[in-house]
Amino acid sequence: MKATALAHPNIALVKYWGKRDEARILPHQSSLSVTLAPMHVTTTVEFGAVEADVVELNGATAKGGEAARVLAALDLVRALAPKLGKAKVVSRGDFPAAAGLASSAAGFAALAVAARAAAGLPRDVRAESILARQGSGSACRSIQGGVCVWKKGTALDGSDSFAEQAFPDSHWPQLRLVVAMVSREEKEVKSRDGMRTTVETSPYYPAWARNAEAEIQPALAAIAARDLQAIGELSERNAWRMHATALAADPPLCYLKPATLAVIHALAAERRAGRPMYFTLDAGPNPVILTDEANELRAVELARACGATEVVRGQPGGDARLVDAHLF
Ligand code: 2P0
Repeated sequence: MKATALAHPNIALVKYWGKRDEARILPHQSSLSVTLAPMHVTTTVEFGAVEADVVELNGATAKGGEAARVLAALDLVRALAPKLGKAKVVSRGDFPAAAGLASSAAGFAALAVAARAAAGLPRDVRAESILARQGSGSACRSIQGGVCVWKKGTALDGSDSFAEQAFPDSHWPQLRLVVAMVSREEKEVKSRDGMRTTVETSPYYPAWARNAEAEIQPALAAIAARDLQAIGELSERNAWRMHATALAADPPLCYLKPATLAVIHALAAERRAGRPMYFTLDAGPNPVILTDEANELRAVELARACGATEVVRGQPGGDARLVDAHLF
């Protein structure tokens, strides 16, 4: 009745931005991401040993919406395996929550794997991905390592909307993703609300969804060929289009800060000098630099020179997995 799982965060190169079903967390378009090591979240779930559900995230009791999302995921497991009783959940991440690395992705992936195992259910990456998705959309892409594609699916119940691995982490071990933390401020508009506003008010939204869907196959081809220039250019284009769509919402959503643009322009200068470095940008100000092993330290220096107060270095990581060391 007790299990512990570890999961890595992921960075989307073709972004997920906008839901067609808010309750089930079903997207309008498919997305593609790289699972990122070494950073990870570890989560222990135990059923039947407490009087009331209790959730502890990074040393503090979860409250409000945060706790409700975790309990809703546990309820989905309890519906599959009755008589489990109340649950204790303890979760800990080893990277800054404000890094823009979507700790919720790694968190809900680890929760999905641990909760199913604690309930005595077998490992099943599809079921885990669907469960993680219902906690936080991007979490469905952190069940497996390497490069994963979340196919949007068409079923109303979401049974065909889950992520699958396209390439294992061993496919491209030289790839590097460097997070330039230029701002630690809480973002003004959370992804969930920003997406909703964009879907409802941006006149560019249908074009965004169509284009993102069309970028999945070229992205897979670029990664298959380990073509950093092709995947870098595609990632930049996709990030710009996501942000352009959000900027066109009413009220507009601008996640960029001056230092974000400083990094973006510095990367363009590096490329003119023959060094392959590209950016992607989630719903926040902290760019992620895509480069290779040979240029990783230069990317770190560039990030610092542009005002990054912290730099987090990652590379393709492995699957979410069960571990023996419980957190309680
Ligand atoms: C992504 N983001 O593909 C995109 C790019 C942010 C920008 O997935 O509402 O925390 O829980 O499904 O997964 C962040 O949104 O949102 C996100 P919910 P989530 O990584």
